[in-house]
Amino acid sequence: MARKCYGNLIGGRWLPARSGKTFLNRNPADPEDAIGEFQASGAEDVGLAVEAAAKAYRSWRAVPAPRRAEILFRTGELLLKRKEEFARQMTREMGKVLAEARGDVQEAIDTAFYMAGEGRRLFGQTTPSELPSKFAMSVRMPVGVCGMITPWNFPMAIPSWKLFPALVCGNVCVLKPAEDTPLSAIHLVETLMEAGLPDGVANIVTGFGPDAGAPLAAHPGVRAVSFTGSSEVGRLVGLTAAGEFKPCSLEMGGKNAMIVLEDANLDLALEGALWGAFGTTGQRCTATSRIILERGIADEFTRRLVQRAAALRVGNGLDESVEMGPQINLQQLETSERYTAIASREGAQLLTGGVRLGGELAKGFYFAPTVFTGVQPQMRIAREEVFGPLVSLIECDGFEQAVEIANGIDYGLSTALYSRDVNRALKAVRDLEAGITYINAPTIGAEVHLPFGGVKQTGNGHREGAGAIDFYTAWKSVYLDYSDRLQRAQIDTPD
Ligand code: UN1
Repeated sequence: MARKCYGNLIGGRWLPARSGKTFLNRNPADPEDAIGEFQASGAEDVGLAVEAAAKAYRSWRAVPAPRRAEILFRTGELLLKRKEEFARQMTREMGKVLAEARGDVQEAIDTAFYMAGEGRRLFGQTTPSELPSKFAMSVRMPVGVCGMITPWNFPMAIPSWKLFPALVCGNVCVLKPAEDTPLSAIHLVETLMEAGLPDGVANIVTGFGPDAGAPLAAHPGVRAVSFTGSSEVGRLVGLTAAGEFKPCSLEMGGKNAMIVLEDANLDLALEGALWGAFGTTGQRCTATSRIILERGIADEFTRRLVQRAAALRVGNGLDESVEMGPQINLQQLETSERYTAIASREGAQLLTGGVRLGGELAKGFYFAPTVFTGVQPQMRIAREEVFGPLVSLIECDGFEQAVEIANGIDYGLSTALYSRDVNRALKAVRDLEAGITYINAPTIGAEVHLPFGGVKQTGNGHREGAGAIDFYTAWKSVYLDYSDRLQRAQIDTPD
């Protein structure tokens, strides 16, 4: 059967890359299964997409926001209809288990409905003027062409976090999805088009970071850049954007800690740990990768966690009984292998996993759920993001020390505390240096209508979700003087 070839979406047309180059997108559960051929785009393709977007901007920015929002609402309805179909194709493309792929599509649906509602808000302020017969207010303006670079771990949800708020605010977009998951991004934008989005308002350029992502961040016609991915690439994107003074939203790594105190509901903490550490095969920026255990419960918790981790059903995510799918590609699998070796060298003890899975699973990128104990806070395995199914157990002597360990890293995305003590819960909310803190729930599972993002090396101060409207608009202050005379602010003051 002929393999399907997908174009770039530029100005409403599906076009090949100017270079004629394409790449294959493969199923991580079985790399021999090719999802399709996609365009390996370069600067020229990015330039065409930016041009098409800039052209569409003239009319899109003039469409009333509630009308723009209706297109998002219809997109949400269409996604709901296609949820199962898109989820199945996402599992085949990305590897996450079907229940989670459905959740990924659902997150895009939630974002569509949330941002559709924003079309009738997009609030500014009115405020009294210091001068008589003068009216003062602020309104939100769109920023123009927005460049978006998205990762493979949430192939539909994360593009929706960026596209939908940008669009409702009146911006136009060029999206460069991860080369591992372009199809899910194409499904999302196709759905927007079907819902009535005019040509050129959302464009897709597929390909690799250095060839397609870098020129997108650098293009002078791109007025704002939003990136989700590693801190290493985020730094490059941020530096590039800074050169042109572009607003740039960076959402990067995590090394998320779950603290389990002696008074916790241990059964609950155990379920949370398994879900937080091995959900999405540990490939979430919010994944639980450190569990800080108060000494009194450490042995029991460790024993039970290892038993459950070792019993997880790993396999092809399309099989509904499977609990953990493969890693996205060979490089991620090798990163897990490398960090297993690093942790062992540093003196951590490997309790389960630490190996690539063989037998029937040998052809896919499968790594066993992996637990390390005896981890010290200064070890690399306790500080560096792995993005795989590896979790480090760190023992501590009480709440204060737990918080100190949790905060003692360069990242600050998500944190969790398991305890029944309300005072400690509130102290954790106050003291944990992170953009998200959960009490009695794992570090993953953020909802789309709250701010999403982190502090320290996780981000540069912007937020998605509830913060996205602020990123995709610029303030304009408006003064209306109806006094019919010159009034000089700061000078014509009452005596
Ligand atoms: C990510 O891993 O980049 O909170 C996003 C969560 C998901 C989003 C994760 N809703 O785990």
